[in-house]
Amino acid sequence: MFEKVLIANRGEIALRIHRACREMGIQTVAVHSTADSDAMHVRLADETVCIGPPASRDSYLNGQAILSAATIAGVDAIHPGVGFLSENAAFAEMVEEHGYVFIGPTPDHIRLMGDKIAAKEAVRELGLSVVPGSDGPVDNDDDARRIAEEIGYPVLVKAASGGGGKGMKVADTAETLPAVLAHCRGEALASFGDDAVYIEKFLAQPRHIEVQILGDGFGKVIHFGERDCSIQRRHQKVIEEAPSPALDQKTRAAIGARVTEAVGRLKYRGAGTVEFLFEDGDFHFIEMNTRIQVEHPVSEMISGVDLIREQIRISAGEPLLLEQSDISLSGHAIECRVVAEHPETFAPSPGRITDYHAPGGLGVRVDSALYSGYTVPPHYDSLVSKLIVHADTRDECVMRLRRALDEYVIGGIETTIPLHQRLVLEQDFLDGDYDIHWLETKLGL
Ligand code: MV4
Repeated sequence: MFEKVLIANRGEIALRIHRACREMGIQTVAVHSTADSDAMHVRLADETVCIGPPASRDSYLNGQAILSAATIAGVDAIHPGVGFLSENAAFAEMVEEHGYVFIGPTPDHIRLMGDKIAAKEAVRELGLSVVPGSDGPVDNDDDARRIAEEIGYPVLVKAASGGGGKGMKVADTAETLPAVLAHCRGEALASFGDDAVYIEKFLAQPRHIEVQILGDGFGKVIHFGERDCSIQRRHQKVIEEAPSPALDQKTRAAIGARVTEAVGRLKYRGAGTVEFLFEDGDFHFIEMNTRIQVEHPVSEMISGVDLIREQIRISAGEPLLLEQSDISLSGHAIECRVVAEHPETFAPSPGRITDYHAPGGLGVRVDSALYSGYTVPPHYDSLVSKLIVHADTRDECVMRLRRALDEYVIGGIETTIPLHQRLVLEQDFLDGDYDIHWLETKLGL
């Protein structure tokens, strides 16, 4: 096992990784920007290295600086966390070339899944169903029109290097298709330096359902059921839950088996998430994320498995001892992403935390790097806390969530706690009756 791990991240996820390391007897090295000298991830780590000025591109995205820190501290491995360099194949390669272990998948698997067209093609060949559309990039208006005619309008034009909604637009008719193609190409080139686009059948009201997996790199893959992440706004997830209220046990087992079979054939190593759009009882693969995700705690709560610990163990070359039959999912878990934004206008609200009291009690988990007196810097993602609750049933889980939200005090800045308090009273939420457009359309947010 590793003796020392560098955590190339900040905030709650850096704490989460530190906690797993501590419980495994692994020393931790925190890296931080000059804006994060007083951050909790820096306070808790065994060693710290300042890697640059506040801007992410000069610090948390600076691979060279992070590798220098790894050398200074003499670590065995680097955990990239989420965001930042976590899905950067070139960084993963650099880490390995310098003789450190990258706690994540192989650079080849990161690269494959980063190319949305190649990823779709690969998983289709591995036996997962994908959204009907062009098999590959579309180069000209004539091909586009022929494919759109085949699958039927409306169609969605997507950037090959996209994800997160950038470079994506609906064409309702053949008349608008050329303009939509041109628009997406332009946006894709500007955002990703790559103007390749592809076409899919537009699914009007799907749910976003994703399957959590762990692979050993030798073909063994186990899954931890699914998370429903449909409650989102502008491609930012707001609430996630496991299991999905839309699936029954048979459907869950079936999609889990299909995913583990497919990803196993890839010989995937590490933690991963396979994302689907779920509509009218059918799953359509959209993307695979080759990292641990922000919302992993809901899967941990229903499975009882420490996913970060398993991720580290796999990277250290230890065999994956868990079998699928060891994974029993019990109860229900819901996560609220609390962000430092105004609960109605969503205006950013960084600043000094004057009061802090986190909820507790049975089935309540708070993953946060906040403390009283801490100043939330303006330079990074606005996520400041994840409130995760677990209970035997979904109804009990919602009651517990309401109770925990009512206890939570974060003073001095605006947060979205009041928004969450409102959402957990909505009848549609109580009924589990929502899709990816619910928050924006039905609640007008
Ligand atoms: C779609 C879709 C409808 N039909 N694909 C948005 C980001 C990217 N990861 C995939 N996305 C979508 N792809 C087809 N064929 C609707 C979305 C989408 C979405 C997906 C998941 C979660 C939130 C979303 C919000 C808007 C659109």
